[in-house]
Amino acid sequence: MNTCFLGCAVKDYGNVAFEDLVEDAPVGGVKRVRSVGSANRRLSEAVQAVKKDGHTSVMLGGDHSLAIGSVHGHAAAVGDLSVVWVDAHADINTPLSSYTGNIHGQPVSYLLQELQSKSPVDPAENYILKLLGVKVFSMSEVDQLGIAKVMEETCDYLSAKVKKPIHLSYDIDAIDPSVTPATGTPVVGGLTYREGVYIAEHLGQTGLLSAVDMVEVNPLRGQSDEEVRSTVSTAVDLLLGCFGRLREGNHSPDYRLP
Ligand code: DIR
Ligand code: MN
Ligand code: MN
Ligand code: MN
Repeated sequence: MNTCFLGCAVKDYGNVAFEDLVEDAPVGGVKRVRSVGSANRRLSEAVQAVKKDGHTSVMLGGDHSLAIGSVHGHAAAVGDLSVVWVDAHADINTPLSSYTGNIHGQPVSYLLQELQSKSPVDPAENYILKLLGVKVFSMSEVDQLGIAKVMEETCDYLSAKVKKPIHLSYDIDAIDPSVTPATGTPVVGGLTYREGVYIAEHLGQTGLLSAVDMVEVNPLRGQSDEEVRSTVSTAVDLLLGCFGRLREGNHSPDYRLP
């Protein structure tokens, strides 16, 4: 067990080893179903082990399809959860509505009870979000309300009835590609660095953060060392924000001037 400079105890549970499945033909247009399924079973078990030890789970990825196992394992260990999804995309496509066949565009649909029995009647993710009444803040609302109001409303919504543990699934592509270009599906017009960090700090400060996925950081997609550095260091800053680093600076309660 190591202690980081914020005073948090840090335990590295190591990499999760995955099966290498060569025979993994698409199923109804959806790619790598068996590999993703088998990997997520292992991921779920890994997160359950972390939660049973009483720690906050941090999952570093990797493809956003990992959230299927991460949220599953978290819920299996602690029960009812709040899930906060920060992303340039909704990731709520079903196997039928997906036009790419990529499971990273579908994890939320596998987590929703409402989508298990009925097939969607319209391929648009926007339609599904409205149909199910999922609480969403788009970039227009971030512009209109400001990130502080968006996070206040998010947390009011989450703790309206009971304060459940929070699972934060943070896709680095939610941040504008001018800051985090090294990712698979960048979208122009994303969150600024400051808005992104604010989300992390605000959720960290609730004291309810129980698991974090930091995903879609892909150094192979950077066009230069600087693009990779900027993407990775932003991901690190987002995680530090989750665990209590404040931009005004931190000092321990017993600190005295030398
Ligand atoms: C697209 C891309 N909506 C899909 N989704 C991504 O493949 O379903 N999500 N990149 O993060
Ligand atoms: Mn992906
Ligand atoms: Mn995304
Ligand atoms: Mn995503």
